[in-house]
Amino acid sequence: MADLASHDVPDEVDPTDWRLGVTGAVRTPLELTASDLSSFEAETFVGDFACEEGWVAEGLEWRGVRVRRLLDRAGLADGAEYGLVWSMDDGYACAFSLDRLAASVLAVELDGDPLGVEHGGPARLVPTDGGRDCWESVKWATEIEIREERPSEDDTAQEIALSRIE
Ligand SMILES: Nc1nc2c(c(=O)[nH]1)N[C@H]1C(S)=C(S)[C@@H](COP(=O)(O)O)O[C@H]1N2
Ligand SMILES: [Mo]
Repeated sequence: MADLASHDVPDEVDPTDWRLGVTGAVRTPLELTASDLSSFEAETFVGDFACEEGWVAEGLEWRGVRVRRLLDRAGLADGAEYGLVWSMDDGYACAFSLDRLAASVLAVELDGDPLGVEHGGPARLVPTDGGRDCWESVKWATEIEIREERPSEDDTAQEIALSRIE
């Protein structure tokens, strides 16, 4: 099995007192601690991860909470269509259609161990449909913001990620 790459952890990433917000176009905004999150049913899925840089990590086993469960708890407002996933990595945010976001897993374990901060812990948003852009796998996720309109200028993930690997 090939491993994930080791990228630097930005200074602003601090896993202490981590919370996950579920905000925006929802009926009841949530602010979940790691222990709140562990009360949701967890799921495991195995997938390969490929980066634009040209490397592939095969057979990664992610475990965490399917985002659909969090959205069910918060309740979607009428008109909710998109999600923007924010990271504690300053300004890093990635936009998703609601369907793709709901099918993604908020991973807190990798290959049977708690997800380390070097790979996005406490929680990393991992799309389950694989094979898409590597920057959509959002390390150090802190907020899932639901929107009615498609986020455009806030969707910074590609620009920030590519500026780091080139
Ligand atoms: N918050 C955040 N998430 C991110 C990135 C980043 O710079 N910041 N880089 C992306 C890119 S380009 C890749 S290839 C993977 C790298 O994951 P790894 O550090 O676990 O190998 O994280 C993705 N998620
Ligand atoms: Mo990447």
